[in-house]
Amino acid sequence: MEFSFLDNRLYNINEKVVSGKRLDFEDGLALYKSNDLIGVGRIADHARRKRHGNKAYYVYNQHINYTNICLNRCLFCAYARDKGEKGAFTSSIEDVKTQLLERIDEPVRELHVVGGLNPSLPFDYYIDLLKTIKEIRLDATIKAFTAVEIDHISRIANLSLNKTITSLKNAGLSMIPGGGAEVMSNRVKKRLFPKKIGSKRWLEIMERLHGAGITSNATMLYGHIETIEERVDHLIKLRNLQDKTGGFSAFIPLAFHSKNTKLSQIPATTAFDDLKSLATARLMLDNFDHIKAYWVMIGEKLAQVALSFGADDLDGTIIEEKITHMAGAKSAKGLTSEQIKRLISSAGFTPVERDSFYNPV
Ligand code: V47
Ligand code: SF4
Repeated sequence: MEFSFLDNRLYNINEKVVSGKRLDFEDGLALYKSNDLIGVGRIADHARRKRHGNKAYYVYNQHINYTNICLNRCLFCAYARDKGEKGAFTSSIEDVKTQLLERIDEPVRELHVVGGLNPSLPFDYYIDLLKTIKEIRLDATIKAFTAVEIDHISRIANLSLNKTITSLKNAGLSMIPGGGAEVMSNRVKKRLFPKKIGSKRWLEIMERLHGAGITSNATMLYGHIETIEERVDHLIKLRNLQDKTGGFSAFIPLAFHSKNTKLSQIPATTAFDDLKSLATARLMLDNFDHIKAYWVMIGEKLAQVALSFGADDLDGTIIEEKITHMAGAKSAKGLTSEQIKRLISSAGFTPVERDSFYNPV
């Protein structure tokens, strides 16, 4: 592969990628710092095509947000409320049933279920929630509860982590979404999410889940107060755990949206940074199969371009997204599968509808 790069540092990185050598911390910094976006993208595209050729994946999914009452109140979150505060909600099991039945004629294959840390919900609620979803959507996969919620549920249940995981698994849980790690830095945690579990616990929970046969995704919230060094460190921590367990399925960079948050002075991420974050993730996370361009956060148009910058997955139809839209996202709240297929094929890729485990359907 003969590329000419504008940034000389990329020659060495390209060489390593082509010969299958692992990139190090300094390489990660160089990728983030490079202004040769096209150069970074070409290297990432090479790595992406080596794994997935021309395929680009999406899933027919539905989001269920069961409560926004949350004890943590992270500074970057526009979704959470205190109990009794205007706009606070908690869905009863009946409410969730109604939401599912409203879409029962659609071929939903994955339910993405997340919520706040609501101290009023008993352990049985989580079990009933999973069982009810499974009853109504027997053939769909339940991807539910971030590691932060798993930690909370085990406290509410007064059960060990292992017993909590087993009970949730027996009730229908198959996969865990990637949220909650934010940026694995104590400095950022102290300032933005002091009440949330730290990186050590997040990684421990992921390791246990993987050990129990539950796969998960991983995310990184970027574009707030984090440094480039903290981003690269985050990626390396994920890569190290993946070496150990192999349980991560996809990595998803999450672009920070500041509207209606305590950090509303922070401007939106740029397209340049969004694409570089995806491409750098593809190159640093050499042991992750999938890099997801989450169209909700970066917009449908940029997500389409992202397919040529290392991403191989666009997430899915979603149907109704709340967390990012409450923080000012301008993207659609959901897409039809026709719309997603068009985004993929008009970018020159072959759309592949998948299930939660990337089996084509
Ligand atoms: O952990 C919260 C983030 C995450 C904001 O696994 C925000 O397939 C941007 O994890 N601006 C939850 N981001 C979402 C999540 C996710 C999303 C899509 C797919 C998958 C997957 C997982 O959302 C939280 C936090 O990092 N978040 N507030 C905000 N204002
Ligand atoms: Fe709660 Fe999650 Fe929002 Fe933090 S990001 S306040 S844990 S809902």
